[in-house]
Amino acid sequence: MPSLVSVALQQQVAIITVNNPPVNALSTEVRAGLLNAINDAQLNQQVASIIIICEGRTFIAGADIKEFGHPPKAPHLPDLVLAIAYSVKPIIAALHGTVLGGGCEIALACHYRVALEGTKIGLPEVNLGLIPGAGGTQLLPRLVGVAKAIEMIVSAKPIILPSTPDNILVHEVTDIDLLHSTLKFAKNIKPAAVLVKRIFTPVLEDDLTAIEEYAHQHLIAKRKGEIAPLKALSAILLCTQLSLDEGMRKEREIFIECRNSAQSAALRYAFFAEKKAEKPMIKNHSESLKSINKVAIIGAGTMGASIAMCLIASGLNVYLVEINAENLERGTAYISNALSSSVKKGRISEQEKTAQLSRLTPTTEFNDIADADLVVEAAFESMSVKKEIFAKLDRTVTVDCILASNTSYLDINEIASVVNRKDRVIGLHFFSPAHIMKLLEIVETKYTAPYVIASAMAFAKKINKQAALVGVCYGFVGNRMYASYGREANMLLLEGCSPEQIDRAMTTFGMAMGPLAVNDMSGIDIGYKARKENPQLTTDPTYFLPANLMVESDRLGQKTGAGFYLYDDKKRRITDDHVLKIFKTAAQSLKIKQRTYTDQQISERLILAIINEGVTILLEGIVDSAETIDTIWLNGYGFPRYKGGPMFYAKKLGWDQVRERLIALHKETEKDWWLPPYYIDSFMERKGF
Ligand code: 3H9
Repeated sequence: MPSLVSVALQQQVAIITVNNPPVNALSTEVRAGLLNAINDAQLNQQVASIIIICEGRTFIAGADIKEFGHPPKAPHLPDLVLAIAYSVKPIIAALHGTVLGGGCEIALACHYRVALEGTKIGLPEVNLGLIPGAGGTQLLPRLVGVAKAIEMIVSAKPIILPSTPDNILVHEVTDIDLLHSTLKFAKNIKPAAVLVKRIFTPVLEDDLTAIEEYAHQHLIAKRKGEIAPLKALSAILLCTQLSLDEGMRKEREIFIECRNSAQSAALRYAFFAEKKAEKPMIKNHSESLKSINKVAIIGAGTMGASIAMCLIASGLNVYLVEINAENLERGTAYISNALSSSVKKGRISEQEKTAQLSRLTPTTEFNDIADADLVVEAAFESMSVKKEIFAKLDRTVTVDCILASNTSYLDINEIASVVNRKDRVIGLHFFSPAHIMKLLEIVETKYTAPYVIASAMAFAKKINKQAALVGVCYGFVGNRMYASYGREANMLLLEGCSPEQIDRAMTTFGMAMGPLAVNDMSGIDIGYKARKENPQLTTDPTYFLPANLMVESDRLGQKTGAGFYLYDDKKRRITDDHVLKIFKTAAQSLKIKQRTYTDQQISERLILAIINEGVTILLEGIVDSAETIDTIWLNGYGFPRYKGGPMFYAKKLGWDQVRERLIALHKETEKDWWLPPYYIDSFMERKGF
């Protein structure tokens, strides 16, 4: 097997090359190879300077995350970083791609950094429940100052080079051959300058209190419930009291504490779960992937317009189609206004806005989209409307065009039944607002060709969405599970809990928002209409009764100024005791006893409801892995990432415990929907979960 680290000598420069695809992660073998190469170069009289460079698409993108679940093996990364920092010969990091985590720490320890234009550099460890554990918290503030280091480490956002004033991170940015530029740079270094390039003493910082206050208010506050950002802050502040070596020793202790934490285990799981969801088992296919450049969207309502925004931002040419010119104008204005507001907030430049709008073509003519590669139908949620559109599209667009529906609930098998190209019909279920929400459920029908699924997965990556492959059922995976969550929130309203208590219990659990506040925001009438159209779902009179009562008294949520809460003109929530009376009366008429619940009982009940539905969905084969379910909940429903997702959470509780709690809830409530599959634990074991 070729070595993962090789060395070549060129004009007195030792060029150390790492080649560990796909992202040059710092496995034990890479660390050992690098350490040997650095040590050898110190002793080799023919070497005047050293370059560290990587093959492939990126410089080292971090420690090997897969190794974190196992006992650490020598050489440890901090020892390698210190060997670089203490080198008596200048070391230059030649950077490209994504210089992240341990890769960034190695780069920071080097005396110089030369980067290819567009390189991303950062310390994203807190996203994995960790802190930088090989000098990042000590080296970065010595280079960019304490405030900037805190911002970079706590926000976990990389910097894209060149980026003034952050160019302080690198000594040269090049847009030509990286190795050639770095060799040229190496030739101009004066050897005597090497040791002054390192600061081993504590950092002097005047206004630490203000910096700390800012960090808490503006950075840590955005990462509610997470432990690692706080730990990272405490580690960074050590650089003002300790030498580099002492600081790194303390940093290592904090890193190990984080690495052993439940939050880090969940966040590392989430990282790999998302990768797994992007690579579903797709049957072999001989056809090559459909390349998607021109996309048409049918329907310029809020959903169609926000899908268009997502696509033009990704560089695609988009045709927005509406038969009604007035609706089309409204949709186009929505997009233009939203982009102007992004310019005002400094998120994009005026030129970027112009470029994005130039990729958008509003039209009322179906003939304009005859040569589209993909059509996404985002029309009104009605089976007859959708069938009509699909039949028309089948007659209009070229035969190899993929036809997708953005339906949230409807049976896409039935929609596909009206076209001749059934194998090229798929669901692309975007979440609202589509230009912001990361999740894309890709819905496979019983006809969809494997190459069409693979093309849709590649398309998701191109438009920066997290894909999750699901099968056809009412509500697919996310909304079907969410319905059981909403069902229990409604049941608890009947049983005497207030909207505030239920929402508080769920935000304390870590959900981004409570279920009733979400329902008020999205409109209570949407689910109401769907339930009325699908009475076969259940005949239980308690099912979503409070939501139904809200709609029937014209309380549709924020849009009518009243729903489970009242709203002022700034859309601020106001408690309304009147709704409690409505629910109490309904409970009395159905002989439901009202009682008190603790917040923990509430959150347990709602989470168990989604877990039970998730297992049922897995059993039915609607989705092929528990990881895909968790990916959906992390990216589409605000489930706390540091808890891994509902299925991971259940696994940590223990599947036998889950089964017992479900049986107890069935006894308590006498509702059959609580009955778990009786072999739930052995089934999950067979699934390897
Ligand atoms: C750290 O460094 C701690 C230190 O401070 C201290 C230590 C003591 N390890 O995402 P992609 C795999 S913590 C192992 O599809 P992209 C990934 O699973 C680390 N494997 O590509 C996938 O495998 P597969 C800090 C890794 O181009 C394949 O590479 N660093 C790692 O869309 C391709 O990945 C980070 O947190 C890894 N570190 O994005 C960076 N990284 O093909 C985490 C990736 O089998 N990584 N893989 O499914 C990323 O953010 C993205 O992967 C990256 C590439 C931006 C690099």
